[in-house]
Amino acid sequence: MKYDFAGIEPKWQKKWQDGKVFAAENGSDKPKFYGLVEFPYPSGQGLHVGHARPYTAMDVVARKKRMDGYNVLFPMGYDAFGLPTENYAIKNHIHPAKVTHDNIANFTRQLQMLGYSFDWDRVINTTDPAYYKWTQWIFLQLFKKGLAYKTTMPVNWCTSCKCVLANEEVVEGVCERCGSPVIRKEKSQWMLKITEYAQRLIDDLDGLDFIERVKTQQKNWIGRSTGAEVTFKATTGEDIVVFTTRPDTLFGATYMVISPEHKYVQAWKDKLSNWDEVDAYVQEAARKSDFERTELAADKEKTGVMLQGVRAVNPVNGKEIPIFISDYVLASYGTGAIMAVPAHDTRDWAFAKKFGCEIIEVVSGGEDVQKEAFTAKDDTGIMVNSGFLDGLTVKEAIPAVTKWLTEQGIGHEKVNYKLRDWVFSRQRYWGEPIPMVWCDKCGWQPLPEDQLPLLLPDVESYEPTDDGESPLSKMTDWVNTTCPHCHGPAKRETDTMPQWAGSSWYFLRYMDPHNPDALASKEAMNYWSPVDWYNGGMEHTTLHLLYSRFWHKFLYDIGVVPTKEPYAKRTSHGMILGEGGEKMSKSRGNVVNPNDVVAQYGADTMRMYIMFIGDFEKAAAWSDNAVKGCKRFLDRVWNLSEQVTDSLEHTAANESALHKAIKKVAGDIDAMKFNTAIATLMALVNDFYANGCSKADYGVLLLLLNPFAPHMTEELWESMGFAQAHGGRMACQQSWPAYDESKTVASTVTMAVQVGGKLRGTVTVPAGCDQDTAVAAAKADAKVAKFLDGMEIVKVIHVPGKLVNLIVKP
Ligand code: ANZ
Ligand code: ZN
Repeated sequence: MKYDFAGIEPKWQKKWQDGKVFAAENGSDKPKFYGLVEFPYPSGQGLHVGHARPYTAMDVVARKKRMDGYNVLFPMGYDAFGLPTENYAIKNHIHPAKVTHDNIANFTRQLQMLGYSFDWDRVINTTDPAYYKWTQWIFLQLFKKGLAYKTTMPVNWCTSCKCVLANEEVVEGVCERCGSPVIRKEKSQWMLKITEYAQRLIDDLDGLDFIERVKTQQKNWIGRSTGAEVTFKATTGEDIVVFTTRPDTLFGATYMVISPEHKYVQAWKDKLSNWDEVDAYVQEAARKSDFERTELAADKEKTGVMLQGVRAVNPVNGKEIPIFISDYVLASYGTGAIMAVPAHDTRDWAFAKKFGCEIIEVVSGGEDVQKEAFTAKDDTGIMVNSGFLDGLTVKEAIPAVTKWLTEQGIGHEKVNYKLRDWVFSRQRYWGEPIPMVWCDKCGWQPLPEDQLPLLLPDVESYEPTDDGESPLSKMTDWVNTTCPHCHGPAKRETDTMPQWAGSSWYFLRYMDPHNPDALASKEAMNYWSPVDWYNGGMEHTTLHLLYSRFWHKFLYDIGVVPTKEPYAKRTSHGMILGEGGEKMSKSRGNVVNPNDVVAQYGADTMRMYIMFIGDFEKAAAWSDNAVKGCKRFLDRVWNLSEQVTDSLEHTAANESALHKAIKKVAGDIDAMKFNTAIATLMALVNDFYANGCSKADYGVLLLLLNPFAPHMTEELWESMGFAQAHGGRMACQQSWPAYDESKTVASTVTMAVQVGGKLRGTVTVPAGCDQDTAVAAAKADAKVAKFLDGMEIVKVIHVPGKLVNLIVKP
């Protein structure tokens, strides 16, 4: 019989579905395993191979965990609010809800086609009011605890999406989504105080099993730096506070720079003789994003204007120093003002050279600071020209000067974070309505919880308005409401939540997806929390992963969830590239569609290949030839079934290979080394062809292969009578085969034999044998014997299991 994947695969998919074979059980006494993958955005393109890699991987893990006896929760859902659907809806005049519905239907079909063992009764959809009711509920709790606030601030504005973007959504100065330029604009926005959790988001990484690069990226994004705030007096009387990580260099601060947005710039208007020049520079800076002002300008000439009429006094030596405005100092970091130390900071040095500022060395040990800045910060630099700090190392000088500043009342130690609060409103239609009401008398009022969900109303047009207001603002019937507090006339918030809202807590809903009274029951969360293993893309490390950890910590603080952290373990997969190693893209014409691969070779081949393609954590290039190789392997497994003997004993010659394979495949799956697990199975099949294969041997092979190629192995498990022999239970319902450790060790080893340090032959000896046995075997070898003829062995060097070296003399 031929391997008819097209007939086999739908048959088993139906059996799994109808029998609810992969349903996770709430309240079971079995140990639990919660394996999570990032739910897809149901775009019109459908599932791509970039989804198939992580989904197949966690499916293999989930199937293996079931065979290990776990009650497994492996859920799937749809993160369906957001711009691509809305833009498609606008273009094609279809309601975004309809677009979403159709796209979800397509995704579901594709996910089922690939044979994933999701619990299909737990599917969630973030645009379902029964779901977003709880997204809104969490927002209200954040508001009630003072962690959601509305403020006017300069925001990133995408000129094409006509929408505010979070810092995380601006990549290299352009919109992450559409690539259009991002400008700065003043807007009133809802913000979430993620900064309040900055330190905990760093500290609690310690207890987590996250891959190192994820931890590092999160820490860098949060960007903690320790230093000091120091107060400089302006000659006009104001205190100018700076943040510095190098208070030790205070004696070298020869000028100051404040950001063009600094409040004193406007306050000093009448005191500045060059106001026109200052004002022009302020306007110019306002047009640039922070990215343009820092990263893009890093190698460019510094710009700025010296303030004429105000100077500052360096508090350590009483020297008057000039004050500049320059766009390399950002308003949004630290205090928006710096003390410039050109001798030891490269940006300050470049600025000083251009504007002719004094450069004073205060840390010795580097090159001539008139030629380049010396930035060493360690214990080798020694303080000079620094009064009471002279002779100290940098390491000693930092606490010494901080202590002095504190005693003088002009400074103190300070920790700063790069992390900013999360801009949480979008002027778009297809998102969760923010459940807030504005009353002229009472200010912002939360919608009473019993009015949730606040439904997204149907609008005529989803087009964003030119003034940047949400399309909801045109729906006066919906907008006008009464104040929940004074019952007077009031207006609803018309902004919606950002795409990241629904995914910030979705893993909780899977635990109890149909609960009408809570986001999930306490019992369900106590049983399933935390997620045991979460695999997802590196691109989500600083966005989704940080946001969801923040929400989870908040929910923990208000007693809703039982654990501080949502995910015990986080891994990340590499990208799948096109043939030739380039990124898959429509324009390159190298996009692989899973539908085509499945139609031609079957889902099992697709799964095998995507797991065999290379190291899971690394990028890997698609190869049609290698897909064919995987198909040939499955054909070989299939054809082997016709040569299997009836014996229920293991074939003696296969025994050690079998035990080793059971151990190796299990360990490799747990370690996400799927490619080497498959290589082991391929070698095992070769052994079976070479040594013969009993029914017992073949049954083990089917179980080991089942997580990777579930359809074919179920078919063979059934047709060869294994299912019948096991009470009608499927392969996926069996226990992972046991192995005997003693049988996994090789019984013999091959050792190198040297005579006088030169390789003269090899011998095969029993594993673990002693020196005498090894020497005897060496002497008995004809090739070696030639070199021993007429010689006396004076010394033996024996490296057990590897080498015998016979030192001889005539
Ligand atoms: C004096 C100094 C001397 C500095 C020196 C550095 C080296 P991180 O590590 O990123 O926190 N700085 C402070 N606020 C700034 C702002 N709003 N815009 C641009 N730069 C700012 O960097 C802190 C350092 O960056 C601070 O320490 C300050 O320059 C600068 F040899 O102060 B330093
Ligand atoms: Zn009111």
